[in-house]
Amino acid sequence: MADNFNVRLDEVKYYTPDACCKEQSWIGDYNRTYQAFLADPDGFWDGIARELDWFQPWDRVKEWNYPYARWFLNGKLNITHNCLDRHAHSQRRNKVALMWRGEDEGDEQIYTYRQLHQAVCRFANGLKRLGVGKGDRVCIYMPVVPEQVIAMLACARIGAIHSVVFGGFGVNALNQRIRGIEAKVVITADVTYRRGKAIPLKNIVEEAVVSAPSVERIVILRRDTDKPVELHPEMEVDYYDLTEGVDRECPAEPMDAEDPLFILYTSGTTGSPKGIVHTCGGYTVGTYYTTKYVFDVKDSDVYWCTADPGWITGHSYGVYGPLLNGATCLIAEATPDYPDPGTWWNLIEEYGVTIFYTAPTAIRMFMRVGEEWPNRCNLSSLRVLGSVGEPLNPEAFEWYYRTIGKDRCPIVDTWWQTETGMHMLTTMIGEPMRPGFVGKPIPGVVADVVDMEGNSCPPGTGGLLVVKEPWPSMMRTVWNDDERYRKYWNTIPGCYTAADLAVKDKDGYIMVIGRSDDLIVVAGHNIGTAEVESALVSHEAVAEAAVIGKPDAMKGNVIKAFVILKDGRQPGDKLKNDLVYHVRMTLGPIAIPSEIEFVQSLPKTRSGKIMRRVLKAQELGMDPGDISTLEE
Ligand code: 6R9
Repeated sequence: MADNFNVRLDEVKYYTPDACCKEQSWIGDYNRTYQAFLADPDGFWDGIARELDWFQPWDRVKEWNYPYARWFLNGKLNITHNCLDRHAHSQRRNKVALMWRGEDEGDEQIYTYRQLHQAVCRFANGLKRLGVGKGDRVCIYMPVVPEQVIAMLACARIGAIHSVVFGGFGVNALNQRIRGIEAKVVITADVTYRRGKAIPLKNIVEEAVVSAPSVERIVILRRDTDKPVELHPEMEVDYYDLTEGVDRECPAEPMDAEDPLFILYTSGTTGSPKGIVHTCGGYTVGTYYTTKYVFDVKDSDVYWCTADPGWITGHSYGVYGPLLNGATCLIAEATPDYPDPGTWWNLIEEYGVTIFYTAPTAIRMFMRVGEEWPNRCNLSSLRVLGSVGEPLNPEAFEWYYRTIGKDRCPIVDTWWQTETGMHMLTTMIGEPMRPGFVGKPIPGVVADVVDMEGNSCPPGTGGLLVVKEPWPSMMRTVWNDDERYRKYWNTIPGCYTAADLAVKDKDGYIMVIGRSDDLIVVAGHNIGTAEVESALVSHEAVAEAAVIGKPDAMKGNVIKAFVILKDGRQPGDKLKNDLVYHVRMTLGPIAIPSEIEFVQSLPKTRSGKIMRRVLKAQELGMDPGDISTLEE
């Protein structure tokens, strides 16, 4: 827990960006904007919401009935009207909205705002043909292709609630999520391409829907036109056949600000993953605002967020936020080091990317392979660099700043979560940057580092990172499990607890240290210990399992599993491989342990809970802390 760990704060180092980037930025002066927000929080959000199109204005900005908030009460809007129609019916009509790049150079697709509008309307009409309507849940399990974005927007267009599942998840993870939301339709593709290989997705879906009776139809994007996969007509329909002969217009469904927009699953510390619910009004306002002000998006920008829309970063800053701002967005089905570690830098040069948003794990990988790769490319188009997903350590910050940003580009290290929907902490453009520290709450957010009683921690003393006031894009509930929602607000009275440990410096800059719970952040992806453990235990040879995160220079953390075998089962390398394979098949490649140790027993509390903290301390040669609850 948040024991007091003292961080050395005496080696203070700030980077001060060029003054003109502050003068020309949307945010202008951070302190002044923050004070204006504090003086009139509702007025602040009201002003931002007015920059968007609403079918009906709101009566009140917010209603706070702890821990439940409602925002923009009785306001009616549709996020896709704001992402598409607003631009397609203005001088941005022929502006490029979406550029997609596959692994091969020739694989490219480009949509203007007008074209994207039309593609979304057509697919939305296709979904209507299948009987999908407002409030129905649709699962999207696709690779990073334009049709993935189009499917999300088409759902939002007609008021269906989408739930995107990352294409790297396996059968069980997908099945659990489809059943959780009782999806009516699943949208998928025949294959995803990775490192030159076609990886089939359709068969995973077919297995995942077997025990999911809610699913009526599977829509399949057939990418491999040479060998089109066969469709089972009673259930399966081709993506493009569905839009044959449909109208190119599909009016955007007027949605109440508080209607759900999407559900996105995130790993829980115990039990099953949580379906985080975001709503139409607040999420639109929050992602529009942060994309505009944190990244400083202007009409001339070319924006690239490397996250897959299967994660919240891809939702908020790969799709919705940039389209709400009428930006030109690049998406790529590209692995950072395939065919070589120059791929991403080539894309930046080729497309003239100006705003680049990625994760520390990628930055550290590029650091390791050397700066000759980015140095071969002309990266002078870049003007803003972003980071998200895990702490950006000072070494990675400096490398990113010098080698990629050439000492010119501000770095916005953004702290936020699936649950928060939008950026919460960062160093706004123009403010001095402190490597290792994300920065301060953005205007619109009240956050602090506190002890278990909710008292503000003095500078240098670690505590829990909390948010003290509601914000528009906060999650509204956990799908079908409101109890778990209330937990976020009940741990520390009056505060939203993010389960991250943090420390502040004397200037109020916040350093995020890591999770205070049993989530393991591997390469920027949250993985619940519970999920990996239950996958291991579902193997016939395993009696019990416990997993921990082990610090890793590249991935932030890797997973180590401790496994007790059933009587009579022999440990060995073959079994280790079997277990890794088993986890890969059930949860997907992102959750596989990189180390497995066979043990005779596991440290447990008297109530039978595995003390992962003790395992971790042993593993890392640290003091395990209080072990008074440890069983004999
Ligand atoms: C957006 C996203 C959330 C968790 C969060 C924290 C970690 C995210 C961070 C960061 C340090 C940053 N995290 N951004 N840690 N610095 N800039 O990643 O959402 O997948 O829900 O993960 O990721 O631990 O609590 P999500």
